[in-house]
Amino acid sequence: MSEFIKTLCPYCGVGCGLEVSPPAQQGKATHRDSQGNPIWRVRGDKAHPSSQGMVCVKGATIAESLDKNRLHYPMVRDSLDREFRRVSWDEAFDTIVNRLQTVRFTQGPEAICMYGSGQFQTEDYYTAQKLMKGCLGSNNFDANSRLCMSSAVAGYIQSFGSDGPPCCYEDLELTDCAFLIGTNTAECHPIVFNRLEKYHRKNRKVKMIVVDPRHTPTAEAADLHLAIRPGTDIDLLNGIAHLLMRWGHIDTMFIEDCTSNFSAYAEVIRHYPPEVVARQCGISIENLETAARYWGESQRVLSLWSMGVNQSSEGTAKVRTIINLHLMTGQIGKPGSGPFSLTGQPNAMGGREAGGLAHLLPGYRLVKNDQHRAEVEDVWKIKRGQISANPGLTAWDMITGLENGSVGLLWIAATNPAVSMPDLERTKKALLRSPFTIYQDAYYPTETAAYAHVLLPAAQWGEKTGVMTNSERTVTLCQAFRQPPREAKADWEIFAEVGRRLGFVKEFSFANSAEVYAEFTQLTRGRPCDMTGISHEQLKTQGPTQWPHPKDEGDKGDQGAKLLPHPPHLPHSKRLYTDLRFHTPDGRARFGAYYSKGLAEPPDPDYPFVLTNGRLYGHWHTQTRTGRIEKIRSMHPQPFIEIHPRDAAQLGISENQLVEVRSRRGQANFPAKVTKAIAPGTVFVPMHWGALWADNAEANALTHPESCPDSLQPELKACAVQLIPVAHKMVVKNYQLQSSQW
Ligand SMILES: Nc1nc2c(c(=O)[nH]1)N[C@H]1C(S)=C(S)[C@@H](COP(=O)(O)OP(=O)(O)OC[C@H]3O[C@@H](n4cnc5c(=O)[nH]c(N)nc54)[C@H](O)[C@@H]3O)O[C@H]1N2
Ligand SMILES: Nc1nc2c(c(=O)[nH]1)N[C@H]1C(S)=C(S)[C@@H](COP(=O)(O)OP(=O)(O)OC[C@H]3O[C@@H](n4cnc5c(=O)[nH]c(N)nc54)[C@H](O)[C@@H]3O)O[C@H]1N2
Ligand code: SF4
Ligand SMILES: [Mo]
Repeated sequence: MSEFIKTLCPYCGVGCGLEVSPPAQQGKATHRDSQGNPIWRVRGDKAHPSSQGMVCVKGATIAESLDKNRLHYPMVRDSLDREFRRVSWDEAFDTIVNRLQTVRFTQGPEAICMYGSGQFQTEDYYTAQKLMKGCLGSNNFDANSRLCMSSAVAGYIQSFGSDGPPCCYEDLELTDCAFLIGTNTAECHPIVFNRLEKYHRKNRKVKMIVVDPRHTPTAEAADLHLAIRPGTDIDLLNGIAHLLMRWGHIDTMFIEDCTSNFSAYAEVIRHYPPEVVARQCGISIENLETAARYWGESQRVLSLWSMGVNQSSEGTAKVRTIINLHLMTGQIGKPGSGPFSLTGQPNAMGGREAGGLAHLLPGYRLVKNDQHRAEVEDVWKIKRGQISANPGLTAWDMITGLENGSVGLLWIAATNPAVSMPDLERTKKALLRSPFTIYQDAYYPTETAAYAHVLLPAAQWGEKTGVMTNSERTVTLCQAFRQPPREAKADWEIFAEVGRRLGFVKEFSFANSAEVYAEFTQLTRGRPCDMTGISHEQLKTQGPTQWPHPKDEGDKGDQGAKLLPHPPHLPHSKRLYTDLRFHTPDGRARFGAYYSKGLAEPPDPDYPFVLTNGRLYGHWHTQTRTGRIEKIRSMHPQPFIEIHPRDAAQLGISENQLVEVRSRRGQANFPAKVTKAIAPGTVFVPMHWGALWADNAEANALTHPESCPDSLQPELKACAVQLIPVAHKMVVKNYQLQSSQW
């Protein structure tokens, strides 16, 4: 037997295959971290189709975080000003179940909320949906994906009739033109970027366009960087469409045969001539024309996007406007082309499959759809009508629900909202008002633990077996290779035990996560994300598998046809929509006709700068893991604010000087990084430093919760701020070396 256990990197949505081996192997030197502690050895899995053996620094160092500052035991306290006391699981479960029942029967199931995460495995997600939406009758399950992928989900559903990124990573090496918009792929999806970069370097005819207000490492590699003003993406995209139309670079046959609503779209883009668009976006007409020429003259165009597009008050419109360009030029359903949203978290895709947002149900179904609810109720063997027809509260609705007293119980798992939610001062005040918060995490301390009444220790990556789906729809089995520390338990086991103690014994009689997965895949039968042919056993023997993957190609047509208006696309095909039939009632993809609206909070004389924010190569979100890894800490020792030299000179700010940044909602301090990588009038801060890791350097102290009306995703990427140079110094904190007392 091989000494290596195959799994998946638990960080980003690229989904790189990893192989791990134990710290001590016979006859071999023990692998150790920088403090000399033995750690598991991690290397890229060459057999994994998505990553082909490659890993970035995060995947390579993941094992170093496994034993640092873990939460080991359930802890309870009566109120937030008390100390936690250690309790048995039995007592913790009793406390939770009593509270759930009280809230359920006094305030009603809609007062119960769960806020989960794209870092759950699919089995965790699925069990949580069954508990909340099926058994408790509350659709108030939302995930941090609301802050991340919900605009992409809404955009795909509105344009194609269903969610599901249609492309695959092979397209990176088959395209003539890669159009990267609102994505810093080099730092955030490094292995996707490596594949694209290598191919781009070898093939000089292949074009790479990057649209980002910052000159990122991604932009550095591009043939054309369009440093548009934040929030002007729709202007740019409509402006490109205008030129394509003017130059006749459109696929009229495709438009006529496979789409609807083109005339409304054509009317909109008429209003986006190059002079207007260039001025609005802050770019030259020449660069705009070059971008349109690259699009129009390429046989195959692949667009890639992430948070610069999704995290916007017009996020869904932005996504649909990208898709419009593909529809207008027939760039979909063929190799090297298509609109490809890059998923952020390792299993945000699995979350979507399992129905892990407040308006979704498992199998790419919608809460509002009567037939969808009935289908799920039947598989769950619960009575018809048990699932509520009303979409539940979104992440931000849960915060406002705490403010107005309508939320009686909040259960948070695998996310750290006391850092990652917008408008943190308001978020934290709301969390302080929560009558009862359960917080289920792998680490202690995290910023959110300060707001919990109950702490539940979660088993994390490597300590539970389950499944994750990456950006290209490839499903990988993540095998457990070590025991959870002390009393930590897998998330799905915690949800299932609560379910049984609430009386749903049959519903949660799973013996292991393979059984959970098997039940879940039944709910994908005949759906666009059909995975009835995938199981733990099949993944173990056949390796990572892309969906759609129905059980037997023969039965694709029968039950599937009953549930779907159109037969799904070729089973086992790498791409969706190769037959150019979409999941809409008439089988046509829909153009979305959108005028640009711009930022929800544009700069003004009082708050003259646009603050944007995002990620750095080494760090992962709120640093629960990466902050505890020495190599990564030294790559990114402190937060900073990028300011253009012209703005810095005007304000008298010098390199490294501390700058106080104020928005209408809060303030934070960052040392200045004076750089031409950012446009004048815009500033950038990383999102990674919460209250545990630096003194007052939280990006979200400044941001606002204004959201896209369709996806309800907040505009985390832009708010208006003022800058004031100050004299004192930044304090960076270090939590990594304390050993966990619990
Ligand atoms: N190293 C690292 N990698 C990660 C993560 C991490 O924490 N660390 N997290 C993962 C997750 S969950 C996610 S969601 C992804 C996010 O991946 P990305 O979306 O690539 O990352 P961000 O840095 O948040 O934002 C991307 C870019 O959007 C730009 N932007 C800001 N405003 C606008 C605008 O109006 N228009 C356009 N076109 N661009 C704009 C920013 O300048 C920034 O460079 O990364 C994943 N990968
Ligand atoms: N300003 C600003 N804010 C943002 C963003 C931005 O670009 N700018 N991006 C948004 C986006 S896209 C995202 S995805 C969010 C991310 O924000 P968060 O979800 O808050 O970030 P993480 O630090 O990844 O938190 C994950 C938590 O899950 C825990 N964990 C890991 N594995 C497990 C497990 O198996 N079980 C359990 N129970 N816990 C586990 C980790 O210890 C960690 O505490 O931030 C959002 N907030
Ligand atoms: S690219 Fe993403 S999935 Fe791959 S090793 Fe890096 S963090 Fe992990
Ligand atoms: Mo994300």
